[in-house]
Amino acid sequence: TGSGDAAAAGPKAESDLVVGFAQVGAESGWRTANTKDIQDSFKEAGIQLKFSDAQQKQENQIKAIRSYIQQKVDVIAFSPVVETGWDAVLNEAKDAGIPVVLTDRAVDSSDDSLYVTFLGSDFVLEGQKAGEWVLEEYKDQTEPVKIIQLEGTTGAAPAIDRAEGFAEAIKSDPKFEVVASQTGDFTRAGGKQVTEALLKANPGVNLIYAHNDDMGLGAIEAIEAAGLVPGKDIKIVTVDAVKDGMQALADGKINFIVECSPLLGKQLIEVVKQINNGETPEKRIVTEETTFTQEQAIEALPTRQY
Ligand code: GYE
Repeated sequence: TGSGDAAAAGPKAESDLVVGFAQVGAESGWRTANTKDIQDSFKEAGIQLKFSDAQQKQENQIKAIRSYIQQKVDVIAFSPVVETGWDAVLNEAKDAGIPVVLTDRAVDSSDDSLYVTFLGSDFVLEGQKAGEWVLEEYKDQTEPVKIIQLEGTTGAAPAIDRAEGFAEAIKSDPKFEVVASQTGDFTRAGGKQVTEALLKANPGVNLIYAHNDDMGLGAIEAIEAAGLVPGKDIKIVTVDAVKDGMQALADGKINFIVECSPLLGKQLIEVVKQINNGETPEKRIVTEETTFTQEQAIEALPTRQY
């Protein structure tokens, strides 16, 4: 094992620890809240954080991770923009003896020795919750329910898993038809653009399922521009529950939101401390989350942190 092996070297003073974090980008309200929470948590803990923003590009994240390896940081944490293509750089970290923590998103690798733990949400469950709401909402409708799905970044764990969970939930009833499904890259602009095009191509859409609030907010703009009323003519269900999304839910423009918490900083600090102490964190740390109806959003908004 390399010089970064905490157990062999004994724990360092926490004020001497250095963690490199390779963030996805700043694509959404969720991401902005996540970045702030991580930065604040490290400040509060008195642990040094090196932070980089990959602008949603895998090559930039790989470069950042390589530079953290070169700088011999104590722990590397990152939120993989897509699931695949990480084995080479993660093997480099392993060879250098630097433990890697996955925060928020998973990698698709057969070798789970390449990371210490994956800390974040259960995205399949989030998709299921969205789908279950849809089942209930349309339980009395016998006509087909036409659905547009706005997917997250192609190849990203939350895009793959939220699609899977939703499809699983609605498959029990053939009246649900996903008439179009396209990526909006988790951005508001993407959600707007894709919705504009898809509404033109698919008349009579009943519902939009957006993999995050930002794309749902973009969809609202497109629906209004088409002369329709979001939340009524076309219902919207999203994932995240960031402030702007919750406001749109309170206003009745979004109909239901499945929560995905971006507040992962404190748990990441705990994992870093465990690693430093030579302890083994749980391999999978799942974030606890709820869902919001309009009434619940109105109630939660005044004290919502992000
Ligand atoms: O839902 C979306 C963001 O990985 C859980 O990424 C995260 C997702 C989040 O851009 O808003």
